[in-house]
Parts: sequence; structure tokens; C-alpha cells
Amino acid sequence: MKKHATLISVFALCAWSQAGIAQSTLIAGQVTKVDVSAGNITIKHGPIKKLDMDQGMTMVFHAQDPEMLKAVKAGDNVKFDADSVNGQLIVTKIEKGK
Ligand SMILES: [Cu+2]
Repeated sequence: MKKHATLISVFALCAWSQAGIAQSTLIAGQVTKVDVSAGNITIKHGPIKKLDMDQGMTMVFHAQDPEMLKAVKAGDNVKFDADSVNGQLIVTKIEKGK
């Protein structure tokens, strides 16, 4: 009985954290250019508060892993996450939106 209760609470915690990530950290944007060989992607995006971008803009990001750029192409609407690493903006996650 005790073991069962522990399993349920671990599962609930996991589901909660995944929902939090999906809602709060992904940024909506549109891909305008992909350069897989250089590992760069140009994205037109809205405000990104955590990166001090108060307005939308079109800019180049470096991909954390160039392989992930193969899943998207110019014109795609995407949801992505980005971080500033040593002054360079890195896309850490990208997925196709609708
Ligand atoms: Cu920007």
C-alpha cells in the first residue's frame, strides 16, 4: 500500500513538470532560413523576455545540435527554446508548430 502511494506521487510530479515546460518556455516563431552546414537558423520571433528581447525580430541563432535543423525548413512555424551561452544565442530545442 505504501509503495503504491509513492508511485502515484512520482508520476504526478513528472506530469506537472512537463506541462510547465510546454507552456512557459517555448517561443513561437517562423523559420526564414536554415543553414545546416553552418549550424545556423534564422527565426522571426516574438518577444523573449528571458533574453531581454522586448520586441519581435528576425535573427540568427546557432543550433545546439545541427542535426535538429534537419527537421525544419524555411517557412515553417515553430516553437523553440533559446539560451544565451557566452554571448551567443543558442537554440536548445525546436519543434514544428501548427
Ligand atoms: Cu531576437
